[in-house]
Amino acid sequence: MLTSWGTLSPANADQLSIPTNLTGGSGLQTLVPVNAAITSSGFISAQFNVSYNAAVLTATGAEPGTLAAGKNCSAEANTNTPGTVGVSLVCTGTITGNGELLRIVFNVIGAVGNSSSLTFVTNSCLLNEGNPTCTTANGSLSVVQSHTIGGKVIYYNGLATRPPLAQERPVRDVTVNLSGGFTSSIDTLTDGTYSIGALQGQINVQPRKRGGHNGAITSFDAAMVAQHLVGLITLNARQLIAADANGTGAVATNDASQIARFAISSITELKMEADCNTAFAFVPSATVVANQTLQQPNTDVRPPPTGPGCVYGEIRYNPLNVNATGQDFIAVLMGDVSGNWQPAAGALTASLSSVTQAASQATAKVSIGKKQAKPGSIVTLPISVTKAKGAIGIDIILQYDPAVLLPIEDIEKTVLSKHMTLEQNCEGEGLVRISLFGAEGLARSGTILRVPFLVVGEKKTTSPVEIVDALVDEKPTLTSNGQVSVK
Ligand SMILES: [Ca+2]
Ligand SMILES: [Ca+2]
Repeated sequence: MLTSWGTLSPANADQLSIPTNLTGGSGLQTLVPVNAAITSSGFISAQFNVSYNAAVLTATGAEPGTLAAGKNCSAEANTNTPGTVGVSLVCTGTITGNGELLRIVFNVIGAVGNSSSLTFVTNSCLLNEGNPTCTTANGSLSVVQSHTIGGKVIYYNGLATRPPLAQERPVRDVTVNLSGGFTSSIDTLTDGTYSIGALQGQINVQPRKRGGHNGAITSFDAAMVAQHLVGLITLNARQLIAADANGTGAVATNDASQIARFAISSITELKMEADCNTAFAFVPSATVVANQTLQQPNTDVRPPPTGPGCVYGEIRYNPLNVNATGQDFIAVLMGDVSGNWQPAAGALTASLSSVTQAASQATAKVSIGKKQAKPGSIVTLPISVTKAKGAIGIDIILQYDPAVLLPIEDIEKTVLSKHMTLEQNCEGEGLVRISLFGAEGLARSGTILRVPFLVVGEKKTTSPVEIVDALVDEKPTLTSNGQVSVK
């Protein structure tokens, strides 16, 4: 007696199938995937009819699936007959491989507990004009209760673990993207919270946020990277995320210089932000619920085969079957190794970073000299600091009158600062931006830089050289402005 191995498919037969375990939220729209397993050389058109229980579902349309992406496909649905939907997909590119061919859009009108079979009408399936041949496998959908996902996004504050409630800094305007069986997005509110309801099935929650650096990326952050690299400090796992500014998956000197160049506006975004469309990485910190898995962010954003590409922090539910609260994320601003980011721009002066402060607690002072100079000469103004012994990161922005002075991008370090890294940006009209950082701090106070200008003004003109912003180790300083008088 021969053993039956089941019905063999004819050669060149491609199978279309609908999953048998689908769920749809009562009162919601749901997408029913039609999957293709293509063993032929492919096809450019497909059409078929699917019958369903009209007391449970109402068909409203169809859209191309992931397998049809890039094949220039259009999908159409004939929804005139309740209980049967006619679907057609027409492409200019050939569809091959296995995956989601298209999605049929239904409204779920049945009550929780109802179900509907999703049955291919016999002999209705046609691929191209009948070659390759088509086999089908029917599916089903049950109506389930829909649920809500909510949580908040807070800042990491430089800490290895979640900040205590009293120290939480909410991150607003984070775009929380939902994907899976449902596509949507919502922004976090001022208190960092988000909530989205009427969800069911497979859901992925993935936050992203561009911009909103709020002045938190400074030379001090670059200096902390430098200190880590020589073993003076050890960055924690979340600081290491922030430190990998160029997205190589590892922390190196290039990261420190990229952070410093961002601090002086030589670059407008870190590589991570540019490549991955987010300035922050988001680490899941979620209350455990059923069917939940967490994906950690990966800072190695180099595309395959060198790196994995952008891997975002994400919370996944497959499927979501409870109201999920406490689905929180810890935000890490790329470049902010110290963790001093604050929710409002300009609020940094009130903050103390939760990591070790390197400099003395006394307020440092940054001063620039006053000089007289002849037209056409080069005048060099010294910048000095007091109460800055041990400082590892110094940010200074100078403002001058471009009708009188022209900066020469040749700022010099002094004996005191020669071991530090200097970045300078004279591109801004009337502005000189300076970053000075190093693993080893200043041995004492004194003159740290000499800033040369070409005198382009005529006799009896004067330009202030004003310190419009100065930070020593991310803390605001006292300042004393300079001046050049042309004689
Ligand atoms: Ca790196
Ligand atoms: Ca910082």
